[in-house]
Order: sequence, then C-alpha cells, then structure tokens
Amino acid sequence: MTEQTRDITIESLMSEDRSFPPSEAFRAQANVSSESIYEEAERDLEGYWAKQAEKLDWFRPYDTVLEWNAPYAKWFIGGKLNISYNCLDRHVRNGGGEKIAYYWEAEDGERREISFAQLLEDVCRCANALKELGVRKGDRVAIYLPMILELPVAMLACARLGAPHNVVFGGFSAESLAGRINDSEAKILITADGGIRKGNVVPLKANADDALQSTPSIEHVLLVRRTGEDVPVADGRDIWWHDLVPQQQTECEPEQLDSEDMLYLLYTSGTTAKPKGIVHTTAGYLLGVMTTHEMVFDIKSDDVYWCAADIGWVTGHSYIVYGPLANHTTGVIYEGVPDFPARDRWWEIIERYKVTVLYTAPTAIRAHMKWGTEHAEKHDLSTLRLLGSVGEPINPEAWLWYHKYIGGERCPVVDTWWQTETGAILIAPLPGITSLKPGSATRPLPGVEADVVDEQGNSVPAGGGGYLVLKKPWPSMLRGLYKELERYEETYWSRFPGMYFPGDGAKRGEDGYYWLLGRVDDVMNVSGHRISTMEVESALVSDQRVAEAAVIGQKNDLTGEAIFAFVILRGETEPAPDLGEELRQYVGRKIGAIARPKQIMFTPELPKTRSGKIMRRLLRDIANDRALGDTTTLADSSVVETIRTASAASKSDE
Ligand code: 7RM
Repeated sequence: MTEQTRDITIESLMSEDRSFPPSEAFRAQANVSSESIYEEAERDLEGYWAKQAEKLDWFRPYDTVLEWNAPYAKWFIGGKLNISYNCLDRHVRNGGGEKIAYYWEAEDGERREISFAQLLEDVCRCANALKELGVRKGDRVAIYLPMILELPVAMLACARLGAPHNVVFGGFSAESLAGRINDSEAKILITADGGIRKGNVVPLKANADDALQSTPSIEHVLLVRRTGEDVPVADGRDIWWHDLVPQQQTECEPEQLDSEDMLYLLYTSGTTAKPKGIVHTTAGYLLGVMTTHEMVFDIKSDDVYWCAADIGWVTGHSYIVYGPLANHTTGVIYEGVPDFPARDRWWEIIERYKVTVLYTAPTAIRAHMKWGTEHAEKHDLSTLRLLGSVGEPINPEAWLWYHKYIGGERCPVVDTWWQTETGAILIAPLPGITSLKPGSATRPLPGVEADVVDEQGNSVPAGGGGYLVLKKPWPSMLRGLYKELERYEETYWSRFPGMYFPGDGAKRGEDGYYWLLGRVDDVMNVSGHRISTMEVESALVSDQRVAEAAVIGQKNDLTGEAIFAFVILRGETEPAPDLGEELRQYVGRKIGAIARPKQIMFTPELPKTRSGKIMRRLLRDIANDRALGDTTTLADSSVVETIRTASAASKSDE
C-alpha cells in the first residue's frame, strides 16, 4: 500500500443544506407517491423486479428471476422477448400507432415527425434490408451515423433481428471507428455521406473509408444520404440506403430472443487503455431503462420528452431510444449544437414542441449560464414540468440556475447518477417523494443497494467521503466486457471483493443522501489529504464571475500534489492576477485552507470529451509538463494547444 492511502477516505469539505421538498401538486400526480416502494424492494428484491417485469411483453414467460454467481448475473432466465416489439409493435397493437414517437429537427431547421406506426414500418424495412445483406441473429452491426432518424431505426432493426449493434459516436475518428469495428468483428457498417455540425459537414463516409482500409470483417456498408455531396461508393460493398431499404416489406417477424441475448455493445474510452466493450443484454436492460424512465422522469402519456444527449452515448441509447419508446413516450431529437444559429436554439425547440421534460448535462447547463438568461427569457418555457441532469456532478450553483431560469422554480431537478456499465439510472430522486438538495443525486433507487466504503471496504460513517460501491446485482448491469472476462473482474470487482466498484468517489450524509465526488482517479493528494477535484471546482464556480473550473493535482516536492485550477470566466469578466488571488482566498474561506488552489490559470476553454466530461488527465499532463496521453476522445483538439500556450506564457511571467 502506498503512503497515499494512509488517509483512507476522501475528505469531504462542502456542505449544502438547501432543500426542496416536492410540491403538494407534484406529489399528488406523481407516478411514485409512496415511500413504501423502497421497503418493498428491500424486503424482496427478486419479487420487486418480478413485479416490474410484468410491464414487459414476453413471448415466453421466464422461469427464474435471478441467478447470481458473483460477478456474473443472469436475469429472467428462460424468458423470450424482443425489444423492438416492446418499443413499437405492442403500442401499435394497443391502438397507439398514431402517436408521435419523435419530433426530429436538424440544425438547418429541417423538420420531420414520425409516429410509432411509421417507425415500426421503417424498422421492419431496415431489418429486412439487413437480412438481405446477410445479417443473422448474433452478427454484430456497426453504426456510425449522425443524429438522424435512421439511427434509432437502425438500432431497433438490429434489436428486431437479435444482431447486437455497436454504435460509434459520429464525432469519433477513423481510427476509433476501425478499432471498435475490429474488436466487435462487425459484419456490416451503417453510415452516412456526412453529418452536419455548426453549419459544416462532418465527413463520415471519408472517415469510414479510412477505417475500412483495416476492417476485414465488414462485408457491406449501408450508406444513408444525408448531406448530398459526392462520396465514393465501392462497387459491391457499399449500398445506398435509399436503393435498398424503402422497397422492403413493412413487416418483419421479430426474433424471439432469450432474456440474456446480447442487445448491444458500446465502447467506453478508458482513461489511457484500450476502450472497453460494455455488453448489455435484453430483458434486464429493457426493464432497467423502462422503469427508471417512468419513475425518475415521472413520465405521463402526454409528455413531450427531450433528452439532449447524443444517441452515440449511453444516455442516448437508454433515454432517447429504448426507455422512452418502451414507455410509448413522444420524444424530441435535435441534430445540432445549442448555439446554432443562435444561443436560444434550445429554448426555441422547447417552445415549439411544448417540451415538458428536459434531460441534459451540467456542462451544457454551465454553457447556458455563461451565455446569460436573456436567451431563455425570449421563449415560453412554461410547458416544462421536470428537469434532469446527468454525466457529471452538478454543482449547486448550476442546479439552482437550472431550477430558477429554466424550470421557473416549479420543476423538480432530478440529478441522475449512472454509467454506461450500469445501463440505467441507479441513484436519483423519485420526484414525487424525494426532497431535492442541489448537488446531490439523493438516494439509490428502489432495489439498488449502494454504500460508501473506505480503502478496506468498510462502510464510512455518515458525513464521510469514500468510494461508491454497489452491493447487489441489478437487472440492467453490464454482463461483462466483450471478449475480456478477466478485465471485467479486474476493473469492477477486484478492488472491493464482492462489490461492484464504479470508480467514483462519494459521500453520504446523515440523511442517507449521496453526493458524488467525481472519478477517484481525479482525487488529489495534498499533504496526505485526499481532496476531490469536484469540491474545489464547485467552490470556484459558486463565485458569480466564474463560468467553469477544472482542478487537478500538480506534482509538488513539498506537499506531494498542489492544487492547480483552470478557470473560465463569465463573459463580462476580464482575467487579472488580483482576481486569481481573490478566488484562491475565496476557496480557502469557503471549504478550507487545505483546498485553496496553489495556482489559478484563466483559460478560454477546457478539454472535454464529446459527451461533455472534462478531461482532467490532459490538464494534468499540461500542468506537469508531460507529453499528452491519448487525445482521440477529445471534442476539440485545438483546445489543449490553446491551454498549453497560455500555460507556457503564464510560466514565463512568474
Ligand atoms: C450516464 C453517463 C459515467 C460516469 C460516472 C460518473 C459520471 C454520471 C453523474 C456522474 C456525478 C451524476 N455514463 N456521472 N452521472 N457524476 N453525478 N449525476 O454519464 O459512462 O459516460 O459516464 O460519469 O463519474 O462514473 S458514462
């Protein structure tokens, strides 16, 4: 054990005591309005999930709810079902075919809407086309598409055939695409000529062609025309979607799949190592996303729900495609960025479609905060009744801004903690019964047993920080890493034997509320104190002049690590040495001298992943004068150069 572990838990510095109980009106109409659901699930976990599973349509009932040979779970053994049937056919059969499944809007203003009945027909056509291309149950299909309706159509068509999809986010490079295709040995690639982002064309086919130089498993490319420009079409290998799909039959018998058949593979980029292929299966995953979508977002049949994530990220898989469709919910899909052509684009969309539930990430909320409230004020947001957050800890300042300026102080804000690996939300409020506290994801959902433990795996007393763990299996959990069983055990189950370790730090209050502290890889060690980057960042952004902050540990001979803060200021504020000093002192006063940054650097941007997570690893490299590690998942590669240059300049000033 290193000396770093001397101080066994993560120190917790922040305290937040504002509390927002549900309004009487909200509680009265909520899908979950009684606390008893928690006890019910705790008393009989399998019985609880069996009861929930009645919401699924089965071709054959299952025999056993759970078989748990840690760390391997099987749920609903013996059951037969099909996810596309559960998302589409059953609603159409029940007379709900006319309902809008998606309102789709492109960045350039083009609009389409598609009903459940039409979506079912499109999915059947696409599934028949895939069959014609030789796709059979068990074959992997890679999908590299922009946010167009063909993306959910292709995913659901794969689900209909039992061919696991492997969606690669449209912003990834040729190299990332090739790596993911090869690891999954995909037979077909579904892509488009290009995508559109900020008015520019993203050359998807050109990237795909680069990737296809080294992907021997690919037999055919199904090519969607999106941008209309000239792209090479390889004879015999590439087939235009419009030449193959529209003329297919609109019926396609759904495969009767086993509960544990693979639904999809989704690669998560590890920090440095090779991406992990997260495996999700059929019944448990569907149950997890469907129940959480219904309970946490309090979904009603007349809701217009908008999850503003990309479908290429797990949030889109679970909460744009599978959860909402299984619940027969009308959704919005927006292809573009929030500030194109103007900064009120999102609020215009909310007004146009009368969106009632909005789900987005703290990084987006902070961008809107930085741009100011005037953009939202131009639009009628009064249809909104609930707001959600995901992807990172949401700092209380951003939570309160979201609640006030977007939610008009009437909408609960649900902070939802989960991962690609967990498949579905695990820690979040139930908005009809949970009192909200800004910055807390509140409590584990019914049936989820979480804990906060120290280095030895012992529960940390209330109020303390430590490692978040999960102590019982849940239906939507990953079933492993594709073709890497050992790595699965090693990554998630070895640090605390018998417990799942997601890699996050957390603290739990006296009231049982969870406060996520960020990735434990990011925890800093200052003179033996283990301090979460998130708490220092949160303290910094609580100053009105700070828009965003990222904090890292810089090597220091005296203290081991010293706190180094990268700070983005809000529009009107100019960077100045005095302000840096003022902010340092402010953090010291707010959360303690030990957490006072040694150095603050003002920067116009921060390096982020495409899903908006700050890549502190790269900031550590910059601050410690190291060569940059893997930058393939970086959303904008010019950002690190900008910061590096600024960092070099600030050093020569010293
Ligand atoms: C859904 C998603 C997972 C990691 C996770 C956390 C962080 C996500 C929250 C959060 C604090 C939240 N999947 N994270 N949600 N941290 N509060 N509400 O983001 O696989 O891409 O990332 O994201 O560190 O482990 S993911």
